[in-house]
Amino acid sequence: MVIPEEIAKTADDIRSMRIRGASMIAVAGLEAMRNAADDIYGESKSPRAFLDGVREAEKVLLGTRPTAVALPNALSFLDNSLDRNLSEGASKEELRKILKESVAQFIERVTEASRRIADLAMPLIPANSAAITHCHSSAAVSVMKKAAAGGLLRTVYVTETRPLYQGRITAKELKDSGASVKFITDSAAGFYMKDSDVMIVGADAIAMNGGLVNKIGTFQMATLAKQLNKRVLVAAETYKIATKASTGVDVPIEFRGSEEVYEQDPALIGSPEILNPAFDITPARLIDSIVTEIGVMAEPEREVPAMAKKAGLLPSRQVF
Ligand code: RUB
Repeated sequence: MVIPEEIAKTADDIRSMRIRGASMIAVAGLEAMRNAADDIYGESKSPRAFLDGVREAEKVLLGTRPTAVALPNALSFLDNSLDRNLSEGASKEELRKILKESVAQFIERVTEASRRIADLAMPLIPANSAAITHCHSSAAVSVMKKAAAGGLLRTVYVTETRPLYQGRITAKELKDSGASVKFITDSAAGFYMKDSDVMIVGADAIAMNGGLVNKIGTFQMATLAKQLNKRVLVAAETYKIATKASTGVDVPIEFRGSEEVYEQDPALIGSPEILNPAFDITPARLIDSIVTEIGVMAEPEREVPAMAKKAGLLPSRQVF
């Protein structure tokens, strides 16, 4: 099958990070599938061929960024419902309709989850408090906005998040939240951790033992938070659970290009090897709570499998 243009374009946008953040990647991937559905339909001669075409397109999207699990979980949701209906004898027209409905259903779940996470996180934010956050997470931002609007959060320290500066997006989104936003370098996290009550971040993947995979630097900030007796709160929709990853080590960590770290002539700095891991792993023992849309895990080391089951997560097409 010729890969529909919509799929190729979205894959490129994700790879180059014009579209980024786990949930936004999942939503964009699903929207691309919906927009490509008519092309795939037109090219396939049977319901089986339609599903095969869908899978080819999914494969292109899945090959973009290896770490975040929201997109594989979203595509599994889509794929599982097509597969089930195909085996029950659905026609090609019906499968196309089911695809579009499943996309709408999952996108609705994304929006609703973020709202529910914010609700469930409120009792965990101390009154008149200061938070510190890293990178840009739509789920973490929804928690901080609600806490600020409710008068709980007075200050938010936002790390700039080198090398791609996603902290700038967070700072902008919190601008009118009601909290005072302080934008700091990543290296200043220790300096301001002592003035923070809680660290609030999102998740790219949650392993079955509660290990958190998130933007590079999360691990060192969580370590610091624990050293200074600060609380670590993770805002994560259940579709961030990587059911096939027993621990965070099973999640492939994306390494990105050296030019993101240093653009000039490498000789000027002695031509070192430049390493650019995009994510790191924070063990569950450093995390106080993982807030999902269907409940809070206060002991993530042992609660993730039950939460995945409760969320109805089906076997995923993710490769790890
Ligand atoms: C983004 C990042 C975010 C998670 C969660 O990394 O690490 O914390 O994706 O985001 P990148 P959300 O910028 O490399 O994609 O809560 O929006 O799903």
